[in-house]
Amino acid sequence: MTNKTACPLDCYDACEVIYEDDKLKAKKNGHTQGFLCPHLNHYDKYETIKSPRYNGVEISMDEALGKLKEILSSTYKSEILHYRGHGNFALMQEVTDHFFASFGSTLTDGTLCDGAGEAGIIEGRGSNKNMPLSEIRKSEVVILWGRNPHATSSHLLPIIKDKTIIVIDPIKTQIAKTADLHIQIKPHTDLYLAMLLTRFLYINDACDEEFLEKHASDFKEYYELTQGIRIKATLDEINVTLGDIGKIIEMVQGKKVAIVCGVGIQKYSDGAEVMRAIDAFGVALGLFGKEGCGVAYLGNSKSDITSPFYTKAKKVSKVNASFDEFKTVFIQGANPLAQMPNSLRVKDSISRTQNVIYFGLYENETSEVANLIIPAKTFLSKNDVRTSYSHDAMAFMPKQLESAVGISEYDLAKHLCEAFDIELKTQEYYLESFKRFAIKNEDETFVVKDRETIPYKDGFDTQTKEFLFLEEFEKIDSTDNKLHLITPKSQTSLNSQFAREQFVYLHSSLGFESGSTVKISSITGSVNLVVKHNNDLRNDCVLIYSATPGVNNLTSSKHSNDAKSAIFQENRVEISAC
Ligand SMILES: Nc1nc2c(c(=O)[nH]1)N[C@H]1C(S)=C(S)[C@@H](COP(=O)(O)OP(=O)(O)OC[C@H]3O[C@@H](n4cnc5c(=O)[nH]c(N)nc54)[C@H](O)[C@@H]3O)O[C@H]1N2
Ligand SMILES: Nc1nc2c(c(=O)[nH]1)N[C@H]1C(S)=C(S)[C@@H](COP(=O)(O)OP(=O)(O)OC[C@H]3O[C@@H](n4cnc5c(=O)[nH]c(N)nc54)[C@H](O)[C@@H]3O)O[C@H]1N2
Ligand code: SF4
Ligand SMILES: [Mo]
Repeated sequence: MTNKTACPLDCYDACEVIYEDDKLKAKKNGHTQGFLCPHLNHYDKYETIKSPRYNGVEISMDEALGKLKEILSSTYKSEILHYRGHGNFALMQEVTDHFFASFGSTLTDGTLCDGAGEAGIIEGRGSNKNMPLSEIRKSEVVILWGRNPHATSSHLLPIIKDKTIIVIDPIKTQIAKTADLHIQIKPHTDLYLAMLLTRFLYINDACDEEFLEKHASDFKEYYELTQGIRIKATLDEINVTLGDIGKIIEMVQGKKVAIVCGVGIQKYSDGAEVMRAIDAFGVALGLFGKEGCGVAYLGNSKSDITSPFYTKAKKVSKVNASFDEFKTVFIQGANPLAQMPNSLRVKDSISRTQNVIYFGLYENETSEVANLIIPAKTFLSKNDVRTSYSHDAMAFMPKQLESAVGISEYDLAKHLCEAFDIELKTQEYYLESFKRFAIKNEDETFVVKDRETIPYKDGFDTQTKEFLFLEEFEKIDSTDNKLHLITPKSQTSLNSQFAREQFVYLHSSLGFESGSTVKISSITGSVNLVVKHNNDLRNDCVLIYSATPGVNNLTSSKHSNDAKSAIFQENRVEISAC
């Protein structure tokens, strides 16, 4: 048996892992480059759920599966919701969708993650084909725009270490401190920066005219739209100077540039427009279809792969599902009570659901309210395969370790399919059907075949083959005196798995004492947290990391304008002493 597998977590890097002497080690070559991150380095330190429970009482796995069958049999199919997150990012997680969809239950659509940005990309380019890591490696200048690689994609760091780095982030992140230029932008104003950069590029005669003529002939109209922005007032408002704009243009002109975006820019109702304006700056520079150039975001990890599972079903949004419309909710690989926006709404709604089933690895807010808890097997004790949203590798994840604890997603689905007479093929069949979409590289690793490493070589995927620019945009109203909530990813947790943050971080000039407890409030709710000072923040920002208990009391369950995507930074907040 091979000892090669891959990290299962929802992370850009999708590292290749070697399981040796009961330890997880990184593969030396390839993008993993010999190191993992704290999550996998300390993977065995986090206590997993060892035994199924029903109404607080430990039961055997057979009893749990019997109970599950009983619950499903006693619920109208239309009253069952299957809510699946990405606690494990590997592809066999979807096998339970196959059961629930075939059974007639409701599944979810929408996203808590990257959907607004993706919608903007698709509106402009006609598709979301990502600039992979292998191309970022060839660039000369990297603009990290709302991405925090030290926390969320550390394997990018060695790849970009000798390049010119520009960071656009309201926080002086670790990479911002060593970058060639850091624009500590006011949150939710990237649209203006992107449009002004494009305007000045044109004024400075620095656009790629040939590219625009061929692939983006409406550029002139877009330039006119950018002229609607008042330069001085806007720059003052977003805390960027004309000098900064000039520096960026000087640094990128004539260079191979990778604009590497993260989800930070698009946690707003107009997130799609922001991403589309950044893409437009890339277009003006002629960054598409060329080696070492492009705009990277979260690509579709499943593009060019057809799922063998049946998933046609009625769907409700992951962002604002009303659990109380269902009698039975089966939650897999997710912690919606902490990670969905507007937690108070979610808690209230789920309290009226009769049967809450939690299928996961760890205890959390969701297991706390579940009636039936079914422990999953860890990635080491089941067979799987995974892809990434930042590179094109497909990694095989054969079982490394027998374990009596938990059940795999395949075995659970098999049990249910047998119980309710639904067809399910063998596990090998499904694994092979994913593997068919991969081809072997010279270095023996596998990549998804048919994925272009340099997409948009022959134009964009819109009907006209041209890039479609924004034709209008919404002016953001920032006239109130409230603070911006910044809720990015923590270095110590992976969403709500592992070591979660507990604090609110504030600039010391806001006058709240370090160690004191404050109440942070928004229109949806409030949370009390202990203050820590952090002068890498702007003094109009409140930093509460994702997965800090209570953070989503503050966030809106509205969708972004252009997609069913969460908008975790839309609500402004106020602070008061407790
Ligand atoms: N350690 C760790 N790694 C993770 C995760 C984790 O929880 N922990 N989660 C994984 C998942 S699910 C995802 S989606 C990715 C996301 O990873 P990233 O794309 O890096 O996203 P975030 O950490 O949410 O935000 C990135 C940066 O955006 C900045 N930002 C916030 N608001 C704005 C703004 O208005 N404008 C600009 N320009 N910047 C802004 C934040 O300050 C932050 O530094 O990470 C994955 N990797
Ligand atoms: N405030 C705020 N909220 C956010 C975000 C933010 O930036 N700020 N980010 C959002 C984003 S980008 C995302 S992607 C979501 C993520 O939110 P979720 O998808 O809910 O992810 P987690 O909170 O990590 O919950 C994953 C659960 O999966 C379970 N699990 C792990 N491995 C397995 C397995 O192999 N099998 C099974 N059955 N279960 C497993 C674990 O028990 C874990 O508790 O959160 C969103 N919420
Ligand atoms: S969480 Fe990300 S960086 Fe850490 S080991 Fe997994 S894939 Fe690699
Ligand atoms: Mo995410």
